[in-house]
Amino acid sequence: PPARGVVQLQDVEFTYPGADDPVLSDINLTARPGGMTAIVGSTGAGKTTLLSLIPRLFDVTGGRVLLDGLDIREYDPAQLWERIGLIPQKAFLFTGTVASNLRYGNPDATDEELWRALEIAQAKDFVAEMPEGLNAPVAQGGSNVSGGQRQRLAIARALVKQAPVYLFDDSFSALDVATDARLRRALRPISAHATVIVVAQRVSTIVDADQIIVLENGRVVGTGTHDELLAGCATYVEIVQS
Ligand code: TTP
Ligand code: MG
Repeated sequence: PPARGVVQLQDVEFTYPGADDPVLSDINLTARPGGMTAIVGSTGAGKTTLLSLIPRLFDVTGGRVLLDGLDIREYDPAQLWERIGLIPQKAFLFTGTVASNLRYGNPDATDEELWRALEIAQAKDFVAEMPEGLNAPVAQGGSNVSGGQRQRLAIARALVKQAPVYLFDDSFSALDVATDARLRRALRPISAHATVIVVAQRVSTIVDADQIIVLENGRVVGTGTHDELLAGCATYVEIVQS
């Protein structure tokens, strides 16, 4: 059957290798295509850890993660990775060119597809301004582009994969407010058919979400829309007011 991108976490528990205590416990959530799920919580709450369990950067130590109804441990790892566009909290670039970075997850992507992804990621203008364009060199560690540009190229790279699931780990808070807003608007056609999970800090990113999950000390302390959580989740109120 075709990939749809329904992500489910069922009674998930996770303890880092060698650690004594779980950093995630009793996590239950479902994220569906056609909507955006936002994950919020203070630093150390477990947001990055939660996302890392979906492409199996780590395996759950309790419960299970399902993609389209199938335990992710049943997938061939490459096949699972193909279906998940992960934009890590610390974006990284490979030494090479803009194009080689963008094609990392999809070697067959055409130049047109690369430009389209750059456009959505709000990276088209600065790449177009480089004399070599798509063939512009990326130095070791991406040191010849700014942090915000690195972030947007990493977003574009994930979009080139055309995955049914996208995981954005705090990808927007490093961008200026205007770029952040343009980027989220440009992502709408994608979230219309894909499953998008974003770890977010800015209220403007969160309010639009179809579903917000509030994490505190590795547990879900609230699930709902912005209005629902404002009315019923003290941790959420604290987060949006800080
Ligand atoms: P994170 O999942 O990194 O917490 P976070 O993403 O919510 O925090 P931030 O907003 O700062 O990005 O960490 C959860 C807990 O797991 C925290 O106590 C640190 C611990 N941890 C490890 O022990 N090993 C690791 O590799 C990571 C990433 C976290
Ligand atoms: Mg994090």
